[in-house]
Amino acid sequence: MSNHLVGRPAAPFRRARRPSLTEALLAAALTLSAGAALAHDFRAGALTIDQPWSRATPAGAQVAGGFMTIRNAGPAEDRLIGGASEIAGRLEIHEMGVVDGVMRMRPVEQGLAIKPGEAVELKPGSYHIMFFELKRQLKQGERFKGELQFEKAGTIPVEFAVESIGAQGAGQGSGAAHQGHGG
Ligand SMILES: [Cu+2]
Repeated sequence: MSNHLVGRPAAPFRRARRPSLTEALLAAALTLSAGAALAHDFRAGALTIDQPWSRATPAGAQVAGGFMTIRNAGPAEDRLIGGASEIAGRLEIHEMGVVDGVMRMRPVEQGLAIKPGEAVELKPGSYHIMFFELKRQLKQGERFKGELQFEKAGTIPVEFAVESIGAQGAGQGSGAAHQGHGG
């Protein structure tokens, strides 16, 4: 037999059916939502909150830190002015600074400004959210819910991923050198 299908099939068998527009759009949508889930970010209006994270706490701890990057793609400044979380009685937005040679933190009085087209990173040793009156111990690998309140964008629900007790960034392993709430 000279015309069997091993090797080079005849043309009609090789041509893939063309996907319809609906199928193409559906595939694109699925790809996008999978990407958003992996990136672990949250959006409202012009704001994107990238990878909110916190740190595991020692037993009996009363405070914890919250970190993330906030991007503003809009034409106007917005401000992070408050929020809440299921794991804390209350939270404050803090900044760090050296006062008389000592690293101290204090509440950001007018809210944390996110300028148009810019991103502000909340990270250990810098701006951070501070959770007070912790309701339970935070364990590495879990997630907890919170919401962030912005002057213009309003309230954005987010989820914090709990990293190791000494983590310096989201998605990192451990690094026990820097303990504490990170603020
Ligand atoms: Cu603090």
